[in-house]
Amino acid sequence: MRIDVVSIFPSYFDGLTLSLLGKARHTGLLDLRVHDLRDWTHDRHRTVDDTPYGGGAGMVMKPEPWGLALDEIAGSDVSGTEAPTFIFPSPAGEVFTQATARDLSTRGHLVFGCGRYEGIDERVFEYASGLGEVRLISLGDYVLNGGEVAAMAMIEAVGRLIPGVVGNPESLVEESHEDGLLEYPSYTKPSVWRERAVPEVLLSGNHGAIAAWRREQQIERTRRRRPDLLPPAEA
Ligand code: 6GU
Repeated sequence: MRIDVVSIFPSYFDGLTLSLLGKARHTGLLDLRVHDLRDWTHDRHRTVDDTPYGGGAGMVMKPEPWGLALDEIAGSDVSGTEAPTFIFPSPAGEVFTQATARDLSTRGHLVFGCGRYEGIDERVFEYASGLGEVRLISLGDYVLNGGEVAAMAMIEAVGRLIPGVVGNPESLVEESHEDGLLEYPSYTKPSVWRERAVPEVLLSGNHGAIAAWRREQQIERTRRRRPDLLPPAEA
């Protein structure tokens, strides 16, 4: 998979050289390219923002650098049959879920456009929709200073679903949200730690009983912490 990121703070993404995604880049499973939006400005101050039409607080990102960046990145996609999918992290977008991550992990080319300030001139989204699918996506109902941290979270969630990135694919199925429930609790040695014992069933060797206990735990903690996730029959 190819992922391009456009940002005025490209060094935010330095962390994506680490761990599983860093390794995926090394082995060629993930072709991640981070770009500085200011490389597509032409004035001495490398200006990317301006005051909003109609007034109001804050600044808006100018459309011209974005247009040039998106043209160049979309045009450089010579693997060329599949149009890129453009993702603009935005608190005004649809909410990102594991289903969104699964969907995006099937695409050949993602382009993340990270806005700052009060956002990006609306015409950029309209223009990008002529180059590929456009999604405005939010991490949840709270406000970040810009799209960078949100894009990193989405890239990690999507990147680990690319076949081969996570060594043991079994570890992908038993996770929170993959079956619509929260994950069951995990324990390792020692069997007693600071007077706290590991639940006995896990030491029993009875695989049926263990599976049933874990399922119960998933339903119970989902009911307690995230009742909104429970199907009506379990609620
Ligand atoms: Cl995607 N962007 C910003 N700026 N704030 C957010 C967000 C995204 N998701 C939640 N808050």
